[in-house]
Amino acid sequence: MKFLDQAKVFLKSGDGGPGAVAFRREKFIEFGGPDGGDGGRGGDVIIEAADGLNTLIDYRYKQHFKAQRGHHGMGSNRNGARGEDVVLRVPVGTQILDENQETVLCDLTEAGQRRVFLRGGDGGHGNAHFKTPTNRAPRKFHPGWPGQEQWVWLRLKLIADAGLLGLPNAGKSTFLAATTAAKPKIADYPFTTLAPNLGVVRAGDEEFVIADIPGLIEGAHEGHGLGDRFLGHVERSRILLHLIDGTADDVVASYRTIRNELEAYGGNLADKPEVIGLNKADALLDEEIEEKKAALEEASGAEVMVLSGATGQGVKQVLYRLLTVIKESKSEEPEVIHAPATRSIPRPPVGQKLPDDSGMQWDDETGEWVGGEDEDFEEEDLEEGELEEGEELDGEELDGDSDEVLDGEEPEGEEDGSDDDTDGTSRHGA
Ligand SMILES: Nc1nc2c(ncn2[C@@H]2O[C@H](COP(=O)(O)OP(=O)(O)OP(=O)(O)O)[C@@H](O)[C@H]2O)c(=O)[nH]1
Ligand SMILES: [Mg+2]
Repeated sequence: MKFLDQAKVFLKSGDGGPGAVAFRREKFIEFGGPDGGDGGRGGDVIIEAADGLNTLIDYRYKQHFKAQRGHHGMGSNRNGARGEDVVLRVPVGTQILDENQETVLCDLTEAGQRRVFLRGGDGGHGNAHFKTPTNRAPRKFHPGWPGQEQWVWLRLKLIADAGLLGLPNAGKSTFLAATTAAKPKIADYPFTTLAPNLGVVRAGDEEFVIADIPGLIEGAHEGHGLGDRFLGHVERSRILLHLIDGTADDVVASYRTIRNELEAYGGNLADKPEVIGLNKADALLDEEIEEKKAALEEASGAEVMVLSGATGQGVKQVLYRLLTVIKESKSEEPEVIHAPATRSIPRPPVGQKLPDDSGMQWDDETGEWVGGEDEDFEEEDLEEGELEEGEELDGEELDGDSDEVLDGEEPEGEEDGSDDDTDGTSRHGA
């Protein structure tokens, strides 16, 4: 299944049907009077978050969604039937943004959630409605009220507890593969990952979801590299794991590049809690580790964790840190984190660059990079993973005040209560 996380669609709810003009005609009844029924209401445009969907790819091929118009009223006071609704099924985590991508109109964060996004127009009254003492044979009717129409953007922002960030080659996918059952593509060239991967970390009774997204480079917010729109998939995260390739000459520059992109992206990203990981420690000498860790700590003003996704060194500690913050955050705010409207760059601006050896090309028609091999977003990646055999995340050895947090209540999203339901067939008159 191909991954697509944004699509522009045109929505229109049904117009109301016109009322009828009719008179009762029966053989032995004179002046039977008006009996034209009301028109039916137009169908609604409904958006529904469906479990098991992970992409908006269906909306690449079909972009116009129109609900049916209400049917005509008829004689003998029969009202027209209601127009059929049109239902858009979207992945959980999908937002509806206005045409300019400036406002979130609707954010669907739970499976089964349904929103009447555009309501169908009401049907018009038939002539029976216009009967008055002075006009007992009105030929007047109402044509029905129009439906609403709107262009909107669908924007998927995956739901993951922790988001992996870093330059290309920082070892993000390696970390995901080491800690979950996901099998992302891993290679020593930049932009190996072209679409987000999710994985579930299991640690004893606890579990949380990590998202691995494509690497960022300097200028991503201007469209360089793959751009920064995949950052949308960590907007709902409770914590970011910022991995830095320890074999790079200037780790502080690496760190700052990513931080600058977070700032430039906006939304709430730069304010999220962050764990900084000096990665690939297995390839470094002890002195190098000390030196680079100290430099990063000075630049960031935060503690830096040392790890190696490849050998597993320090990985458990990092997971434990993530879990602690996630649990804390969930007990304070159990709902899925609302993601603000953040613009995306659908076209490559002038000067956009991708390294020549990336093997990818810009496709004008679809508005995205194509050609890499990792384009498939596999649902199997969402399997549960285990920590290494026999390993469990237990707090004692890592952090003193942890038990309290680990015992905190289990935050579970509650069932959606705000279901704007339509009752199928409300009619006028009768
Ligand atoms: N020595 C060492 N190499 C590592 C480690 N983690 C990753 N690598 C190597 O670094 C290269 C890049 O790893 P990936 O996991 O694909 O990096 P990424 O951050 O996902 O890269 P993009 O998807 O391009 O953004 C691969 O050759 C990995 O084998 C590590 O802990 N130690
Ligand atoms: Mg990767």
